[in-house]
Amino acid sequence: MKTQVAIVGAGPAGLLLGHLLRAEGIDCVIVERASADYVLGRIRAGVLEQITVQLMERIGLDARMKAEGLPHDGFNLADGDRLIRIDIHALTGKRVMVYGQTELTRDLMAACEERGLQVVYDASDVTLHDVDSDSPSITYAKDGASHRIDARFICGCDGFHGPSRKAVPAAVGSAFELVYPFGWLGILADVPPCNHELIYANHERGFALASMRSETRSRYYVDVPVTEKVEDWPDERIWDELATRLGPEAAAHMTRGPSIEKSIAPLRSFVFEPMRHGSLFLAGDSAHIVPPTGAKGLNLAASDVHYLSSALIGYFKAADHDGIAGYSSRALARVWKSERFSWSLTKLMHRFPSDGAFERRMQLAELDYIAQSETARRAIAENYVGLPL
Ligand code: RFL
Ligand code: PHB
Repeated sequence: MKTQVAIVGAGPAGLLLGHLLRAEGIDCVIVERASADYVLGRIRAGVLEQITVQLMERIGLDARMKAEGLPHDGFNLADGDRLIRIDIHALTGKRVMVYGQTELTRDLMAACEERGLQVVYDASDVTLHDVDSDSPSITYAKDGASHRIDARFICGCDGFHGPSRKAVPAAVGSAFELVYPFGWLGILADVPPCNHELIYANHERGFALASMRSETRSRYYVDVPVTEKVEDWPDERIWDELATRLGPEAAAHMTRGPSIEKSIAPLRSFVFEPMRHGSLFLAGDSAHIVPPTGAKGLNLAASDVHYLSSALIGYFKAADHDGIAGYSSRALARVWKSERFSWSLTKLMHRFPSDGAFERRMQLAELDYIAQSETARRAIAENYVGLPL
């Protein structure tokens, strides 16, 4: 098979990119290792920046998000006693949209057929070839047969563990990484949220987040040591811990219920440079990971896709090579700022095993400063809603 752009991975980055290219009449094929159901079964992001919402608008797939998503004007930090509200709308004029990654992915998947976006699911042994030439290709196996796609470009949207980043020769790439000593234990339950806005809490006992998917479905997290197993956390233990860490106000409004999903996600900060090598581009989690504290992962994937789609559209429609040449540095400039925000909010809101009494007082002093200073709240709000493209 021959195409203009071969995309590896049908997560949000790959699907968004595919739709943006198809909308301009550019040929592309997505090759995905997993099944569509498996991709939809992963419970991940919940908060969308305006730029992500705008990309969905641009491809005309925003109707359900507008009808069912929850626009939020603010969120809260908690220090064990009180809620510190960050009024993002008053401080920045912008809002975020609470709409699950699962739903966004479902909307993107549902439109593939009618838009002529071909996705090959259940592809195994996906391998990239000749990425430093002008005629790269992908091979994969499906239903016992081998297949090959020849393309002008390959876009690696295959997440942190995919093969694309590994196709960049070690001599030309640099990886920057920080692994945190805790993970987030998440629980999804069909109960109303305890608060109409998100609460990120730093309590003596550790971190907790109260989030939601709808008025009737809640998503909560607590941080746990990386050695912990989901089996050690029956639902009641999680609800008890949430009630303590989120503080009395939230606990009083918390409805408990059986979990419909429960998992532990490790926390990592990671950046790979450059995000282009020859005819291969990296976008989303294949190039960078942020700890989920700033709600930035999916949104960064969307901003990469914004830059990459305009570079590819410029190349194919106007023979403009500048966008292609500048993609990596444009994307990385925004990536590093989101990395900084996610890392600093993670440090502010979590108890690290190496922290002593002094570090704890520093966290409390910073939270108190944020509570008192509109300037501090504005800086947080500006990052949370998403820095300009
Ligand atoms: P994905 O979603 O990992 O998709 C990559 C796709 O590539 C496929 N793949 C392969 N395909 C072919 N061949 C191979 N060999 C392949 N190997 C892998 C995979 O099957 C998959 O379908 O990456 P993408 O598209 O870059 O999207 C990134 C986002 O998924 C991620 O950044 C966010 O989920 C991060 N994240 C959050 N981001 C936000 O913006 N806001 C949030 O509120 C937020 N909360 C979260 C999060 C991530 C979490 N976890 C579990 C890591 C909360 C959590 C708990
Ligand atoms: C979520 O709802 O899953 C969520 C919300 C905010 C975050 C991370 C995850 O920062």
